[in-house]
Amino acid sequence: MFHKTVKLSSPRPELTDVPPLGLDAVALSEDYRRYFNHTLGRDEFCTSVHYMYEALAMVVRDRLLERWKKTNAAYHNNDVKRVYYLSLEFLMGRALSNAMLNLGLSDEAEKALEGLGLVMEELRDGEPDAGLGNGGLGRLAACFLDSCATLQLPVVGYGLRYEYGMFRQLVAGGKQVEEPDHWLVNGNPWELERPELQRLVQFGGRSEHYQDARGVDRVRWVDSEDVWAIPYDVPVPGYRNETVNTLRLWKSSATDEFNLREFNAGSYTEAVSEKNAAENITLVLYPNDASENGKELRLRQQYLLASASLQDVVGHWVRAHGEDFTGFADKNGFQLNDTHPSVAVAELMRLLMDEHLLGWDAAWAITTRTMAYTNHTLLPEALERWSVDLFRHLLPRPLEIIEEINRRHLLKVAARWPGNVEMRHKLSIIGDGDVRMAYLAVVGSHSVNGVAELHTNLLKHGLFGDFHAMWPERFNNKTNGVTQRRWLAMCNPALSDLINERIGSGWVTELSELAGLRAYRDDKAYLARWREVKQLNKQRLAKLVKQDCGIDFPLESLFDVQVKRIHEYKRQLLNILHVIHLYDRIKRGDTAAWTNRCVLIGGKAAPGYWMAKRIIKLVCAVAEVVNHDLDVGDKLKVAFLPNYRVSAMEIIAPGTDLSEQISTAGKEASGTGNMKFMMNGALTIGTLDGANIEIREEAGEENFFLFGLTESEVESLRPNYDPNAIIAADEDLARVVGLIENDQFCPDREGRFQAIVDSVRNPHDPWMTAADFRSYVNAQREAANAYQDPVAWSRMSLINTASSGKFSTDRTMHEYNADIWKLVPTAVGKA
Ligand code: N85
Repeated sequence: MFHKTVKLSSPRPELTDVPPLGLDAVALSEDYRRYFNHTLGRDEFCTSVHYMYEALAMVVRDRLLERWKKTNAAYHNNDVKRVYYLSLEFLMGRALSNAMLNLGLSDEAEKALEGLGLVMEELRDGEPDAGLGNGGLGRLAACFLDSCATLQLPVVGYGLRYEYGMFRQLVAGGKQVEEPDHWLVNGNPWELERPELQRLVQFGGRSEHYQDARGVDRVRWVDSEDVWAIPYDVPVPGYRNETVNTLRLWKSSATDEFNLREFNAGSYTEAVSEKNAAENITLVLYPNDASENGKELRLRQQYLLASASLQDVVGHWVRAHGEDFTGFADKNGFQLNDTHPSVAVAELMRLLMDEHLLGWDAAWAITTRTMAYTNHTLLPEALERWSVDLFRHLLPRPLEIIEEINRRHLLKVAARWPGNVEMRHKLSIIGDGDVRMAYLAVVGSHSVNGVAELHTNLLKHGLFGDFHAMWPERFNNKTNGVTQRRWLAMCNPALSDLINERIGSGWVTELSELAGLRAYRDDKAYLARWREVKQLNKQRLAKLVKQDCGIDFPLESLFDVQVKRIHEYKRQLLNILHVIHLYDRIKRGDTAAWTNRCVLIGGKAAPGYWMAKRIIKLVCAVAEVVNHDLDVGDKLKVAFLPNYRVSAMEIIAPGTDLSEQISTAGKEASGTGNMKFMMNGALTIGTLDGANIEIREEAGEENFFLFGLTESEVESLRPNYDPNAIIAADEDLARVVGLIENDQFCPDREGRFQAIVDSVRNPHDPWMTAADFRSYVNAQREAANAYQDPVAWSRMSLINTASSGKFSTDRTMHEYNADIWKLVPTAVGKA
């Protein structure tokens, strides 16, 4: 791609100096009509929601662009330090409502649409989710961006512009079916292509050592196959503060040179297919949320992100400062979202040494001063390891640098543990033929953090125990959060209004102010309205369930919800065992003082994760039996919600009474769905895992349904775990297991769920489902009983919302900034 430029003798402000756009209904309506008629070329017969959404999106985008430029100017003029959040995933969801909320024009836009005979709700649904992430890790990145913009922190997100996001999940015949999510087919009004800023990324070839003109030993990467990375910028508005930060997403594209070579050799089709290979890099998001898969294409994605982003930052530096890197580390920081972008450690070294001629020590000082690493999981199957052979083949020069990083690292290990060969093997970045990316990230960073107190302690004393012994000062905790703008103000307007009535709206930017609600915990009239709002939100949720599952959820029941990725450690299986137990009680007539309950389970299984898919089948099979059994009636309803996603959670969290956070203790690093539910007044039934512990601390133990073994109990029981003895000794559990084993939920197919039963009966079951069954059932009974007292329940609900102040990403970002980044908040408009 080639961009012609013209010479400007001086800047031309008259080109860009335009009066500000109005935020009132009249201005919005006028612009809307112009976009709809002229830009999109539609007429009064057009009924497509897509074009109506798009016209409104363009109206809003113009307002964002004004502020975006001002923000960039403010950062530039103040020569601020910036932090770059490197992440393979940004699960942004929809942008329209969020942008309108943050710009403060939702009401005027609604008025404008009304005047045009349009309904905001319908237009909103015209926007596809930007599903560029798997789950918690990707959504966390999106919440971080919202909070940074709101706190006016100069933070840039760097990610990939996947053509296909997280797959769409259908349920057919009780099974998950994956469909590609071609979310860009109708265009994306929220992105701005910046081809003039494209970067060249190298793959393959070899590394060549040579002497430069001055006789200095240098290294260059030659014979590589190069790929363009083209940036697409997405605006990230702060809350009513004129700040608009940037999310920069890279799209891969073939280089012309490399096509031409093949073309001249006469192999036109080969040239075209190589072009495809280059363009394939950012084609699709890998849909694994808890296991690495070792595929070459994934490593290409990781390196493309790292290299293009670092070239962008370093290039920006050189334009302003030339080749003097003295101040670089004071003005730039990189936060690695898990190990996925951690090849950035080697890439920054390469750029500084090979391209900008720094020596090793100077380059290493800059690298370790700028890099910081966040770990999101302890699960061994999710820890990234790349085979050295694959690495060498694809990234010969970065591998060489990693080998040198490791050589120097092992000298330090030897100095710390003299004569201890075993320690050197254990702590080596390269071992068993693999590059261990987590070790590379720890060695190359000045900060390593976990995402909840328990998780960080387990990192310090488990996974990274020896590194912690070497560098205790590197380790710190940053408990996750969620943005209350999206997860309360935007998704739950009825509750927001009710809250504002008593304590004002300061909580939108200072979530701890929700504590003021506690004063109303015994105000009967207020609690009655709190219940009314919940009922209204349950109606919205029931409508979604009816639409997507065809099942009626009676509004007077306890809405019991578990939505998250399907994984054995999250124990959706424990949930369904409890559902089967309830069904068994109904069939036995054990229904005195019964609480009607609607159980909703939703989430995607990684396409290659057989057991997770089998669990979905079991949920659907149980639902089928329970929902059609005339003995059950309204006592129990079960539904599996297909295609769980950000925009679905915006309806689910407000309508939930009971939030299921039931992972095996020690396995869920933090959880963030737990926080969204709490904020919206759901009570939690949960284990002492991840941030649940901190949620319970904040809400008070009397407002949380606790069950299950602790992390240390889990680990001490493990060697002697005997699930079959537990089942034999627990009549209820024995009956539940018996019902599954006797094909009660699959009369047509004998033994369909035997593998599930086997996993529960297995003494090596890592998730120890049987161990927690009894205490889970007891906690569920407590919850059911508590629900019978509506006043007491709504009091607990209010206390949960009131206690959720800690779980704002505003607080999380504040802590990252105070402890790691040290950025100066910069208001827009400041010269
Ligand atoms: N982790 C998470 O969402 N992880 C991924 O999405 C992910 C892992 C992975 C491995 C969650 C290979 C390739 C792609 C991948 C934790 O489970 C939550 O406990 N994607 C935590 O709350 C959340 O990260 C945010 O910290």
